[in-house]
Amino acid sequence: MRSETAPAIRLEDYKPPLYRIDTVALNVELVPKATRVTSTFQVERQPDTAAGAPLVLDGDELSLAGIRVNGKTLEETAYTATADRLELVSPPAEPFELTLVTELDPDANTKLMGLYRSSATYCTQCEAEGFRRITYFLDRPDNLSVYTTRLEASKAECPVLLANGNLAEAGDIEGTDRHYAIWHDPHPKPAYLFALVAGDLAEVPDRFTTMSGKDVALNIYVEHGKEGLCDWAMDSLKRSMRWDEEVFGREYDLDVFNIVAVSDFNMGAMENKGLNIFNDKYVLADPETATDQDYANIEAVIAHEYFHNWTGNRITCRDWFQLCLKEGLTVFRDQEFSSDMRSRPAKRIADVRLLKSHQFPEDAGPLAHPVRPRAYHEINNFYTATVYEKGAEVVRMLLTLLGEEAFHKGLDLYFERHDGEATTIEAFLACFEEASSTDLAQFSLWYEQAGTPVVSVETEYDPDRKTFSVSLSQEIPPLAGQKSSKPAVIPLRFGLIGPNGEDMETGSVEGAEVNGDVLVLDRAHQDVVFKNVAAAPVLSLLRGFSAPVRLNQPLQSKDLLFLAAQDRDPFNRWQAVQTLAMQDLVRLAGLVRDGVDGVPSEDVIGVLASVLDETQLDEALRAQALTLPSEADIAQEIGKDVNPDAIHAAREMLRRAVATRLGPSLLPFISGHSSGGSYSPDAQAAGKRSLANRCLHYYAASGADDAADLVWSRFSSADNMTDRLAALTLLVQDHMPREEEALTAYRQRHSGSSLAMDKWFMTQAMAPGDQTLERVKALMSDPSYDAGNPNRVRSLLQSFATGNPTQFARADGAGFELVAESALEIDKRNPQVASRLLTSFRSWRALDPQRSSLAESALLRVSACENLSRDSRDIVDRTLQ
Ligand code: B3K
Ligand code: ZN
Repeated sequence: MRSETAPAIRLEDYKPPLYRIDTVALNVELVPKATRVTSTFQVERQPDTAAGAPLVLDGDELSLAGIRVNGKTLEETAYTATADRLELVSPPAEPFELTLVTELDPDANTKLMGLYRSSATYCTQCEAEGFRRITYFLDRPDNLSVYTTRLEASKAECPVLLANGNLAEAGDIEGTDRHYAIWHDPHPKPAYLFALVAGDLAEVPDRFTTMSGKDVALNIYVEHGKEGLCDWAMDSLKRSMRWDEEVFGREYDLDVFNIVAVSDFNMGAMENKGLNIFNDKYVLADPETATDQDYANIEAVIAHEYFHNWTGNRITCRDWFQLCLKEGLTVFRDQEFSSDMRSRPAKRIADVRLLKSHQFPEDAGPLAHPVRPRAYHEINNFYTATVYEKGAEVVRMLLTLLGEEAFHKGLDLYFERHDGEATTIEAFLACFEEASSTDLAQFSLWYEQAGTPVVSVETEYDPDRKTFSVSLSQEIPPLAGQKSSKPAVIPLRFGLIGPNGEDMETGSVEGAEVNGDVLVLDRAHQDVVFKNVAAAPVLSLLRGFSAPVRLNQPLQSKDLLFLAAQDRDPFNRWQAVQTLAMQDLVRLAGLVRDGVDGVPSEDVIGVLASVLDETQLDEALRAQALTLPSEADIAQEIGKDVNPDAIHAAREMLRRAVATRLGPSLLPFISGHSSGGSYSPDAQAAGKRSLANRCLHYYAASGADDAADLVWSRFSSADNMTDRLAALTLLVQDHMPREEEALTAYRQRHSGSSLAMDKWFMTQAMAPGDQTLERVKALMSDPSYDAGNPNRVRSLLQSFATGNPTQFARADGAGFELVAESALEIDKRNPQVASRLLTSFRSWRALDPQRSSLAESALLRVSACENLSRDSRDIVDRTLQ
């Protein structure tokens, strides 16, 4: 029997709370299986609420052990308490004090929401609705309270006691082996930002002086022995704090900023006020265990959580529908930070790659939703690429449309006007409207309409009249559940490139608003005419990926080759190379599928091969240009009847052709860029390594006699994880002769580091070839595998499901089966991890009929399961819709 689906929560049903809780005092007596939480709330009826109206508080798997109103125990008839709800039938009309006692077993909490233990450390995760697993509460983001938290625990087991805010008091409890600490957070906050940590942790201290001269204590807490792995995270934190002052004028506001790294965590990190809790993957790094990508991720995630202090914490969301208000804006801010710290074009390309590979398929499939969703069953399923990444693109478009000055004026107004509030997208946009005197009503459609707009372009040059006509149209392909769409406001950054490769000056423009190099498309169809255009130009459109749209611009190969070589916009140069490669890959995949022989295009081989000589582009950009579209990207482009085996074969064919063309010319790039024993994680050094490893990737496919030896020697002599993992990946994913030996050597070297071991699992899960399925099954029983640890599950199963298209979508259905069965097992323990894994089925309808019917059967088996969590039920139901 199937579990019932509860009705959806809807944006249009939003109502302010009937009561407010302004002050929260918690006394948490930490004991492994019997933690006692005494919560004291100051409750106030709201002016519009009738006296005596019931007070309803949220709970989740709670048991109530005591209830007092104004100090007096409440009669049993005056309330009803279930695991998920506490109702005071007729609370006092005047402000009153409510005291609740709840008893928790943190050891039994495998959902990792609320209070749980990671290794021996007590920690919490409350976003989105975890606080209700600690005590009954108005667990909604528009109830802001000032928190005082008293923690009490065994001194020996938990020498470190942390909560939000500043430390007010600490001491021993006489006559016992226990001690306590009281933390006070003066900034009113929603319950989702509450946090506590208690454990035996090492402290890595530092300090920061803010722009107004305030001294802030910074601490990173990690397991003992890992203190030496925090330097990069601390450095990133200090740079983030300075940057937010310089670029956004935002200063930190408490005496202390604490970060705690734990190894069992459902996502990347959490921005709890003054006490950020992190998945240790985004804190710990040294050259031996972390790749360049890990270093870049740590920098970005540390910054992201820190930036939330203003965009999310000081100004929070009125309800969960407004999630992009904090997430989209904060992703935009962390992207800008990384761009300033690293190469801006390389960062932009990486971000767009991520958007296209994660958000575009989401927006085109059954899980599509607007940046601001209108309904949900389980809010945890809406922490998506659409809310985060497309949400960030919408903020970026505001900047592009309004210009730096007005954009910052609008944001300053937002910070000033809404500080201390729980607010909405409408309030956010109103600040920009006011600051720029622009009407953003049409722009706001970006928050309302799901789906990726397709912008189609046709051009014509008239040599007699010296005009260049551009006919533009936009459309969102029809999506289930969405009525026809309205035209959006699409900023298109552009250039008209003349025959000499320079951007041309033109005369006036008719048919569209043009500001500098930005043309605004805001109707379904627009004919734009550029006057006084001296010669036939090539239109470079959507420079810097100025809007999250698909561009349908039928450029001829010669124009794409011209753009790949000449465009002064590095993004569009990269895009031109990608487009050329993509067109050829789609053609080749079709031939392979139909059993017809095909060879890669000489032009495409040539353009890829010539990237190496483009010495005016930095190494990171050259490495990106040499990275072929992923198999998933190609599948997306093909769109229907997808055969992953044909795609894989086509991609390998092009890789081999480029490799053969380049041959020994790759060698200097490989050997010339080793770190020589002095590793530095900076962008330039990382760029050199990424080009070296990209070249190695081609050399391995070049057919050279010494290729296998070279890869092995890079593996065995690497002095940093970036190079070692790149070589291991080739050995394993190309099934090279010493694959097994390499895996054993890696394991021996890194068995003490779970983060390094995650990479070992991931590399094997992503290997093409029929044998991978059995290997993944065997790895699930490996002593180093831990089905309760989210990082481990993601490294093995999520990597298999999302990073190994040929094996996940095997023609015998065994890949779908494995993922579905595993998700069912995981769901019993940790619904969030299970539902995330199930999203890997989202593009099932695009597969060929045999594969899609096998995927559907696997999904139906999951759906038929009794007691499926709300998280997984929601994903499966929507995916099958
Ligand atoms: N705000 C958290 C994510 C919470 C996810 C809840 N399921 C991390 C972040 O975006 O910064
Ligand atoms: Zn965030």
